[in-house]
Amino acid sequence: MTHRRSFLQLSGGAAAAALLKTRPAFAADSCPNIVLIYADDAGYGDLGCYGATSVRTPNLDRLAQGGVRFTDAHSSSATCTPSRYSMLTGEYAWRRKGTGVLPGDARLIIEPRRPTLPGMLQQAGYRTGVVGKWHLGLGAGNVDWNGDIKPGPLEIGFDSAFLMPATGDRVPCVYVKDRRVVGLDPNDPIRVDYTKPFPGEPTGKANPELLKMHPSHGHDMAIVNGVSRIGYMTGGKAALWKDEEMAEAFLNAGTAFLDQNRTRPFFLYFATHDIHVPRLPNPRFAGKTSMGPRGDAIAELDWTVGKLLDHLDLLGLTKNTLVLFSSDNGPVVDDGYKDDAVEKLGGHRPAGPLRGGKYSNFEGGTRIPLLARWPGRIKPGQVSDALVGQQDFFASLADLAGQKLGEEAAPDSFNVLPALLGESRSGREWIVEHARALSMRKGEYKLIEANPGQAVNPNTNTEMGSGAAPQLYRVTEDPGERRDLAAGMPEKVQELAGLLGKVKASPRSRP
Ligand code: NG6
Ligand code: CA
Repeated sequence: MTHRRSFLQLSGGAAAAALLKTRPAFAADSCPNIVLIYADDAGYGDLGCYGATSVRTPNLDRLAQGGVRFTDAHSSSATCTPSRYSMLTGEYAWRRKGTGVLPGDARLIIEPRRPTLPGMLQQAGYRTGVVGKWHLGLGAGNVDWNGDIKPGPLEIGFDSAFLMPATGDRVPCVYVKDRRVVGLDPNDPIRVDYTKPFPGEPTGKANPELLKMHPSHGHDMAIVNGVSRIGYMTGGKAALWKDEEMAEAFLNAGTAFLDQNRTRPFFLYFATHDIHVPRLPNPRFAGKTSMGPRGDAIAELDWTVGKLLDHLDLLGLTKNTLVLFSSDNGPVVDDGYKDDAVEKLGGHRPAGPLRGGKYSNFEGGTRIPLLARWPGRIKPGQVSDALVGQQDFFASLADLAGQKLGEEAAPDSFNVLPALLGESRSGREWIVEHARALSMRKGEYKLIEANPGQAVNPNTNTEMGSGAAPQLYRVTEDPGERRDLAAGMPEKVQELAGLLGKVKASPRSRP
């Protein structure tokens, strides 16, 4: 009822009639609005409500207290693009070639005709919007940043978009609103190249004297806002973003979406740049923590979440809005810039009790924070150890919105709605984790496939979880994956390897 009531209050009876006309067959008035806040590289141990003490996250903690905090939730992958691909399509990214970390000029990797989470919600009558980090490619190859940029989010189920095309550390460093670069001067066209520099343009490699933040590895190409990035670009000067203003730019786009859609069911996918590199939070967060820019970026992330929650309050939408908060992969400390993250880490453990982080096969790679709050339905103050994955949002929210999934849709998405709503403690029985290798988590155990390679990534200092033989851990009692049980438990190894083999061999795993 909340939607209709607030609509009447705002706009009167005539508008209500219009609402009845424009609103498609909508399952029930019990369908909530949905705001999915998706942080970048925020680790299992980075939030106060997950045990962090070197940084305060009062807004995330209040979100956690207002609903369910999950202790065994997973991104589908240990990096960004594949996690986002899986979350929006309900398909494990490792089934598809070309779903690894994308360059900033990559083509859209979600085929416009395939069923998507936002498309499903659109069909259910939701207004859908995406704000923030995209990193799923734009255009059909060789995209011209100076014209209509498509296909993109508008072709795969979003009604509106305000995007950072790829990552903060990849060109082009401009915002895209719907299909156009924001603030672009047509007399200063943008060109992007990931193979060779533009003659005459400075680079981080050749002109380190122009930098306010220096790379520690990679990131020595185009210089934008005093920071060298991955890839080369020229032109578009008036459209270039300022990293320090990005959180606010996204917040404003997010609250504008809420304002515009407050009278109807909406889905807002709000993907922050925080706390990815380059970490340049607004100066007002400088020194908020003792951890330097990485800690301050967590403070900025928390501020963003607080402002979004406040805005829902302001619009009277809190009670009937399901807010989900999660992260696309585990934490990394040095991800390519000299930003004091290593030096100032102190006792903070970005992955909490878990081993590894972003890029790693260990739990730190994909076990991430997940919070769910919906005051109208979810009992507050819960902690749940249900096993759930972000690829499950598709089937679960379809159930919530009264949508039946077609045969083709969301092949790896399980309906874990009762767990998401804190009404059941059982999520899925098993899940595939994806980093360098695949792992099978089932019950108390986790099997990491054999994946020979460096034990530690020398750039990021991540423990990768590599090994010439399969590794078996009893993660319930050994969350830090210290005791490899494979040699003594060949049957368990076989059971999990067999299940993983079956999931790989079949194009879908959804029941
Ligand atoms: C890596 C980048 C890293 C980060 C990552 C993607 C280098 C040396 N490292 O290749 O900085 O951008 O890609 O991160 O270039 S993600 O969160 O979008 O997956
Ligand atoms: Ca990420």
